[in-house]
Amino acid sequence: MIKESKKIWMDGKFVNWADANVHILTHTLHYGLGAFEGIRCYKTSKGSAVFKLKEHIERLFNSCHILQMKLEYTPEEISKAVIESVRVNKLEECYIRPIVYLGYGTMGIYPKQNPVRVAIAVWPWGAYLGEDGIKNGIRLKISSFARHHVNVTMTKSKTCGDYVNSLLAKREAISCGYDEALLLDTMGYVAEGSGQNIFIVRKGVLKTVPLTSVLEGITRNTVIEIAQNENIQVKEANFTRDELYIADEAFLTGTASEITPIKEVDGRIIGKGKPGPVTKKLQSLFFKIVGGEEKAYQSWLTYV
Ligand code: PPE
Repeated sequence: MIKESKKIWMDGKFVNWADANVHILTHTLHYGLGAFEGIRCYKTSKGSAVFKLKEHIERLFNSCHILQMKLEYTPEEISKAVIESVRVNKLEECYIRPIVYLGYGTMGIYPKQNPVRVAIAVWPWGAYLGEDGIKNGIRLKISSFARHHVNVTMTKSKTCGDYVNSLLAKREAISCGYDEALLLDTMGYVAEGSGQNIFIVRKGVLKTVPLTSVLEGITRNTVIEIAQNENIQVKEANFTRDELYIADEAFLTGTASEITPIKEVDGRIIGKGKPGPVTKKLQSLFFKIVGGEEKAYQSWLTYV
């Protein structure tokens, strides 16, 4: 169960957790057109800090632009509301979920007069794929569901309804005894996890999927940047499931999942079956950065 916090920001006001309700005919609940973000706030020696707030708010506004939802707030106002939400709930570390949705108004596919509403909830959320997963790696299964094609939905938007695809894939993977699903694109190349981008390491080169069918992950961009700064060669190129099977190392990235090593895919051990040197190096640097221990990356943190 979710760990409740105290207050939720809804359309400019804080309401009690238990009172953060909407009408059953809320448009997004029926048809799925809405956008959300997932952001993390970490504890540092100088107090709590939100990681890459600007990038997350920018992506939220981009999602709304793609989905043609006009917000009544500016990015600065939403950023301020995010910080306020962490503050009023007095949490040192938390996950932050802004959501923009179409409220009550008309029904039917064409939302003529429905208001564009916004809410921000925060709650404590530990390792998404478990403490053991983040330390020792997880087991993935290639999904029988393909990742969205860009002209079916649109993949640069973090659209609420798109997650039906993720959910079906994740359920299938879990029911087969795996930890997480890996979806291929409609061409058959590796795309991403149900809520994570994927990287592989082969012969010291880091490879990740180009931005066609996958979400432009903020953790993905973070990993690319820190790897380049560490003089690790990074390539954005399509790869097949069998290239993943023979990778030396592989890992998933996401705000919720952070950097989670992959130890097995479809019954095949990846590399030595435990986090490899490149994965470990990037993971440890990532946790130092979000924890405020790396001077060079301070600009990625917004202190609460
Ligand atoms: N792909 C998908 C489909 C995705 O949902 C996420 C984030 C990513 C890639 C990684 O993006 P980023 O967080 O910017 O590095 N998934 C969010 C939702 C997870 C959930 O279960 O809810 C997240 O990680 O917060």
